[in-house]
Amino acid sequence: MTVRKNQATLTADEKRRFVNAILTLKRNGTYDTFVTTHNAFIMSDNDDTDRVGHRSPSFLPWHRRFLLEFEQALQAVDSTVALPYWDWTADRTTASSLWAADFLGGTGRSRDGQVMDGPFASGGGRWTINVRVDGRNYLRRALGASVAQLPTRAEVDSVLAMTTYDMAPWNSASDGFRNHLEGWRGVNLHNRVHVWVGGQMATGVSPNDPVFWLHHAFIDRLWAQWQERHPASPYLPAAGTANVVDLRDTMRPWNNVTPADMLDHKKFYTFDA
Ligand code: CU1
Ligand code: CU1
Repeated sequence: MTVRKNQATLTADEKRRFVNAILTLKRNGTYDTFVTTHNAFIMSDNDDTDRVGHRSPSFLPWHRRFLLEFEQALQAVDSTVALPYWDWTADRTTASSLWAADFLGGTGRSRDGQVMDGPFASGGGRWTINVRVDGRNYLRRALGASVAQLPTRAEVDSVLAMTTYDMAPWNSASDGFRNHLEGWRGVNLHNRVHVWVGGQMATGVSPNDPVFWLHHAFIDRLWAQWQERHPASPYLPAAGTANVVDLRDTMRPWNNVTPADMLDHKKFYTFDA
């Protein structure tokens, strides 16, 4: 059974195996297919028409399934690997071990945002940005440059306290847990972290930065914690909406997956705490 751990507790060997599995997927082309898929959804998800991956109730089940597929690809390379999660309420500075050269590398240089250390620095020759939104083919970050503070534990708790999963108009204007967690309203949790990292993370091709997976693994864990705290609060909408993935609607790009299939993460993995 897969156990997803807090990245701060990984051993040197666990970090090395995770990084090496990612580099293998990059080398064989698999990694970039995930970037392409994510960007296609970002480009087509919008508030008024069909929306699946973002700005809509299925934001959480969609990313749960997307992460699961990536984790399974990693495990096909190295069966001991699981996605770690980044608790950005605790590891909230650029001095975190997350950003050390033996794991994800650090922030970009001031001139052009280019990440210069760690396994994903372009100078190492193993991490060319192929699926990109502009001409720059190197990983970029600007940690803390566009927004100074990552969300706090108190802000997370205020969102976990919300009792309704989602509500009309089922988009970025909605009240409810999903939209506050996604970050279009209120204290802004998920979106803010993308902007705090900056570079590709602030764009539709965000999975180009491997921190994407650790960020979303934590978002996924917050969803699981919310479900545990509100056992009587279902996924919504149940049925009958247009342009939105209802509980038992098929969720693109998969043709046999519905939100209902993704509600219980314990079918697939557990968390260390
Ligand atoms: Cu996304
Ligand atoms: Cu995201």
